[in-house]
Amino acid sequence: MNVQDFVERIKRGDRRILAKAISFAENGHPIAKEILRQIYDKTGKAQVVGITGFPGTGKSTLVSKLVEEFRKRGKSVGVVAVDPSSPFTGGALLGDRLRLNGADVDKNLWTDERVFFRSMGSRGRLGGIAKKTGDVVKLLDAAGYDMILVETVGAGQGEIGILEVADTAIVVLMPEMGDDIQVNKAGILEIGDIFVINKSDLEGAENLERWLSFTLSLDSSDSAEKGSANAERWRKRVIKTVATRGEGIKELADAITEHFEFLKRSGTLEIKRAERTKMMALEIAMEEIRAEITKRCSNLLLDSKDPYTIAERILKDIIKI
Ligand SMILES: Nc1nc2c(ncn2[C@@H]2O[C@H](COP(=O)(O)OP(=O)(O)OP(=O)(O)O)[C@@H](O)[C@H]2O)c(=O)[nH]1
Ligand SMILES: [Mg+2]
Repeated sequence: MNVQDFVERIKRGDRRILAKAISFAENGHPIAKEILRQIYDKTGKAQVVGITGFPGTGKSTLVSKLVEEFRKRGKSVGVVAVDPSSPFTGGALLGDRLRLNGADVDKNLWTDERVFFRSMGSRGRLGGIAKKTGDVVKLLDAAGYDMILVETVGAGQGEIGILEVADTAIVVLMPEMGDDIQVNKAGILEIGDIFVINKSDLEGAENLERWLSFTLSLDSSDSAEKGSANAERWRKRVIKTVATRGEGIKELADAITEHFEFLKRSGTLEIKRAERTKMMALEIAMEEIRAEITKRCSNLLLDSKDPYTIAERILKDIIKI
């Protein structure tokens, strides 16, 4: 199969070919680059929603409920879990439910032609995880999925920047985890468009909500985004959920849709996406430069000079500084 076949079949929504293209992208196969180049103009329709939060806060459970909710609303949904504790594949059957990355999922969703689940690991392969996730998202977008939900574990260090792939960023918190630990963690207030207090059946949810709402009200940046000073602003939302019981899911789905409407209406979506394309291009270029330098470096390893001198020589050679 050539690139053109891949592109045509992805655009037609061929799930098997989509899965194959995703694997190519994950493995950094050269054909992936050509496929991505050619599908790019077919992307941009989907709303990409990033869902991040500490391990165990209930992200997968929320995702599976959101999939059900968006399906009810007639949307097709692609799901990507980055470095999940338990991957989607090989889920154990539990009656009519399936174990999905820690959450129970109705089996109907697995056989639903308009739902696509995919897990990806973040280790052991070449290339940055943010770029790879971006590639997978683009493939799902080109395949026509209306909503793309990306679950990433965020513990304040090392997680992929969901901002690099998501139009809408959801931060999932839960009571009893130490409010200040969760909220003060580097940049969490800035990155979230919507904050979910999941496990609101547990004690302390009201306190966390009060505290979070108060802290957000102090945060003057309030998602002003880049743009003119009088641009419409997004008021960050705090939504309480009990994902296991499906409580608060409708409100969350509404907020997600409202955020997308806001992004489009205010022109923020265009700005955000242009910024992301730039970041992505930079990453692609860096990756290639890195590969090139590594190649040249391996020819120089036997050189007896100190590493600083060798590095300088490589740089002079490559960027001609
Ligand atoms: N009490 C309560 N438990 C919940 C709720 N939502 C999820 N859980 C449970 O919390 C545990 C973790 O849920 P997951 O959905 O796997 O959490 P996660 O954030 O995806 O976890 P990682 O992917 O490992 O970071 C599971 O046992 C869920 O059943 C909730 O609203 N209330
Ligand atoms: Mg999970």
